[in-house]
Amino acid sequence: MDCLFCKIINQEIPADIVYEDDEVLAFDDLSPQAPTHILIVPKKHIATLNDIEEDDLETIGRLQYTAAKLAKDHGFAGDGYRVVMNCNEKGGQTVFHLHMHLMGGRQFTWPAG
Ligand code: D5M
Repeated sequence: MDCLFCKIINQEIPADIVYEDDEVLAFDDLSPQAPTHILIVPKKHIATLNDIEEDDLETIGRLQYTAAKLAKDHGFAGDGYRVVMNCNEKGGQTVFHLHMHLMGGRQFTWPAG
């Protein structure tokens, strides 16, 4: 399968990995939009939010749990941070392997652009 994030998971292309367990991998975003910008992905290939199945719910919860854990580890959990999942073209998704953006270390505004 020609999927960029599957290739990172399978160590076919490099990434700065910051966390890994049986179900999820987290690595630095190549194009950071904040002082800390980490992508958290399920190891199972799921293309978009629309493709999540009931069997995936534990994994999806683990993405969120990992985001909060990494925010604490990086020391900005108390100050606050932004978690984003873009879905399909109008949602701004460019890589079609489900991923959660964890961004921290600056002030965020709302609404997002
Ligand atoms: O976010 C896709 C994100 O993936 C975007 O912030 C850039 C990032 N990206 C693209 N290629 C790489 C590699 N090779 N390593 C790390 N990060 C990468 P989206 O929500 O789909 O727009």
